[in-house]
Amino acid sequence: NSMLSWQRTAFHFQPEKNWMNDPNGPLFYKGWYHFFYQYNPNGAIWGDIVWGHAVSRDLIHWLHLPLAMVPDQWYDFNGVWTGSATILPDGKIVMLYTGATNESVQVQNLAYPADPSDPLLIKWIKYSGNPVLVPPPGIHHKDFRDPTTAWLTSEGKWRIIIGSKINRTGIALVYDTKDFKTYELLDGLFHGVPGTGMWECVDFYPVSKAEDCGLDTSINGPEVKHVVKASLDDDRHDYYAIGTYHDKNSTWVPDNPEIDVGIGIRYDYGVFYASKTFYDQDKSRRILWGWIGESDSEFADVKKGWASIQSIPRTILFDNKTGTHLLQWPVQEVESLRLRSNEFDKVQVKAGSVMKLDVGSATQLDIEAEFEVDKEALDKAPESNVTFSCSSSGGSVKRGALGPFGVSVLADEALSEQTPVYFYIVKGNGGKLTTHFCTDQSRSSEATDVNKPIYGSYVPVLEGEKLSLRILVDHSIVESFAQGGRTCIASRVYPTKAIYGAARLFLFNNATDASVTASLKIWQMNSAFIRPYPSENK
Ligand code: DQQ
Repeated sequence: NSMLSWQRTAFHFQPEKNWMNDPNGPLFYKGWYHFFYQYNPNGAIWGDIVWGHAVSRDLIHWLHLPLAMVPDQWYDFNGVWTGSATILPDGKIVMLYTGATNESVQVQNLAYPADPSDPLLIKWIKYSGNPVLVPPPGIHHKDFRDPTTAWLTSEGKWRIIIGSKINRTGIALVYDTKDFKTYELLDGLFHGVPGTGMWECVDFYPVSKAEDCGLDTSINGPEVKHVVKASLDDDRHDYYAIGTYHDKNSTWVPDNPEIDVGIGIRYDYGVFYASKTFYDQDKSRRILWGWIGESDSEFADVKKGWASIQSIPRTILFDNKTGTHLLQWPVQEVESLRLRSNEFDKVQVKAGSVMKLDVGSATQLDIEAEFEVDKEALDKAPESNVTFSCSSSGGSVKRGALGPFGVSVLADEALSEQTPVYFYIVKGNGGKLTTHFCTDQSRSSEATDVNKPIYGSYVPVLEGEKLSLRILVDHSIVESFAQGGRTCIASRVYPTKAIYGAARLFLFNNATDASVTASLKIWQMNSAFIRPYPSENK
C-alpha cells in the first residue's frame, strides 16, 4: 500500500516485507558483516519463525540473502528461534539457537556454515546430533531459550549462558562445553534477580575500563568489567548492569545491587528489545543490535505488509566517568550517509519560545545539539521535592523552571503534529540538579490507532558538562542519544501530516525561567541501499 510507504525507513535495516523480531547471530566474516533475524516469511505478525539473513560491508548498506534456517526438523518444527554466533580461534563459526520442538519444548541446537569458503555464508547445516541441550530438571519446558555467544574459561572450555526463570526469579543458567555438542550444567546460577520474571536473550560481555575499544568476548583481566543484559519478557525492556565476572565459580556479581539486571538501567527507554552484541574483530569494537517494534496496531501492520525495524547498530563503551553507565553511539559508518548540513551557532532560546530551524526537508536527519542553561536561572530556580519522571510528568507542554527544552522533530508547519525530544532539569532539596531526557509522542500523530506514550529517564550529567544530544530521524523512527549515549530513547512515530516535504524541525524552550543557548549541526541523510537478493527478481 503506497499510502503507507512513507513509514518505511531509509537507513534502518528492515526486510522487504513481513514480520521481523530479534537480531540473531551477528558476526563479521571474511570482509562481511552478517545479520540474521527472527522473521515470519508468511505475514506481518509473529509466527512461523525462520532466520532471515543479510550481509553488509559497512553495517549500513545491506544485501538480503536467502533464508538461513527454516523449521525443517522435529527439534525446531515450531520455530527457529533466537541464537548467537561464536567464532573459534581457528576461524570456524558455530551457531547455537533455540528450537521450539514439535511438542513446543525449548531446546538448544547447533548449526554451522556448509561452506566456510563462502564469505556470504549462504547455506547452513544443522548438526545431526541436535538437540544439544534440553531443559534441565526444575526448568519448565517453555522457559529455556536464547543461548549466548560462548567465551573461553581459564580451563580452556567454552562457556555459555541461557535465560530462564524459577517462579518469579529471572535467571541465567550456565554451561561449559569442549565441542559445542555435549555440555555440562554448572552448579548454581550464573546470576538471578527475584521479581524480574523470564529472562530472554541474555547477553554477557567484557568492557574495557582503560581503553575506548571493544573486547572479544573471552577477554578478562584487571582493566575489564563485565556486563550482563536480560530482556524481560514481562515488561518487554532490555536491562543491563555492570559488574564482576568470576571465572572459577562461574558467577557474575553486579557492582551495585540496586542497579542489578532488570531493576536498574535500560539500554533504551523507548521501544527496543531482545538486543544482542557482537565483537567486531575488524574494527576492535563491540556493537549492539536491538529490535525496534511498531507502535501502531497489528491491523495497521497487516495492512502495510510489514512490521519492525532494527536499531542503527550502536558501538558500546564503558563510561569511565560515571562508572555506572555504558555509552551507546551509532556506528561511525552511519556518518557516510550525511549529505549537506546546516549549522546554528549559539542560538538564544528564551523561556517560552519556539523557533523553526530551516533545514529543508526533515524526514531523514542526523542532528547533533548542545545546550547551555542560563547560569543565573539555575541559581535562582526554586528547590522542589516533587519527583519528576518523563512518563508521568505531563510531557513537553508541562512547564517547569528549568525545562523542558530541546528539539521537536517530524513536526508539521502548524505544530499540530510533533515529537519533542528534550531535557528537563529538576532542582531538588539542597540545590541538587537532576537532568531527565525524554521524548513525547503524545502529539506525534493524529492517527488514533497508535500508542503515544512519553518515554525517558534520568541522564547523568557531570560537573562542567554541557547538555548534548544526537537524534537520528528516519521517517517513522526517532532514535535519540543524550550525553554521548548514556541515556537512549528509540521512538516509533506515525505522523499523518508531518511527512515527506511537509516535515519540519523546531527548537523549543518551554521552561518558565531559564533561557538556553543552543548550538546545532543538522545533516540531511542519504538513503542506504538495502537490496533484495538478485535471484529473487528473476
Ligand atoms: N523471540 C524469540 C525467542 C526470544 C524472543 C522467538 C524474544 O527466542 O526469547 O521469536 O523476543
